[in-house]
Amino acid sequence: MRESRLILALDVYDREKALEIAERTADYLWAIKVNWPLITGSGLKIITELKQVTGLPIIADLKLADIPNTNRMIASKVFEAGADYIIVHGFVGRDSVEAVMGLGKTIIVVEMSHPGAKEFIQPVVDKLIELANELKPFGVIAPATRPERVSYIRSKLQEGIKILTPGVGAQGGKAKNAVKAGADYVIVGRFIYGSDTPREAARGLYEEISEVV
Ligand code: O7E
Repeated sequence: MRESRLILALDVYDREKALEIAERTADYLWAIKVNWPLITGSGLKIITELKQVTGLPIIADLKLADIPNTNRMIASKVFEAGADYIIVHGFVGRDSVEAVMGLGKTIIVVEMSHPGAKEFIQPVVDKLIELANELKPFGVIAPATRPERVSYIRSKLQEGIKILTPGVGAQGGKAKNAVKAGADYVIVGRFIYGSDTPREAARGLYEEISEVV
């Protein structure tokens, strides 16, 4: 089986539900992304449990956007809990991002998938890409809802920096279009965890992505 490029956005509150969906879908995933809904619902220890149950990398999507000291304090607890990657906002500036990068593998948001991203983030995308090229994080976030923006970001981003794209399914994006545009990984939440058959939903996406890579 080809290595998966699918990341499950496990945005549920409940611990049992999260563990059950993770176990059912793990065969088709590269990693699991944990965001505030799950951390506020189940506590930080869910990161450790998900790793134990699935053996998959865990991405802590806290979208950190604070001063360097606060970013560092939060990130150190998250890595201590077993997270393999952490997501930070780039717009707060280089020092805040560097504070996190010193602690572990980091993913920087350069453009978001929702309509509001056009207001403030899209106009500064070139500067955020420049920051990523200088700091060389593991990856950046780009919108699967706008494949043309993924292509643009890929064209400006240094080789080796991965592109992770949310916005597939519930937000209207298509996995194969995002990958064709240059995404390395596709992040999907509701389409999988909201399905009556999450394993089948994950398998379908895994297959769709495999057809184009
Ligand atoms: O729409 P869904 O249900 O497939 O979920 C998408 C997930 O990706 C959800 O956790 C959301 O918070 C996240 N996300 C976006 O939808 N858009 C973005 O621009 C960025 C993210 C994200 O993962 O951020 C990482 C910084």
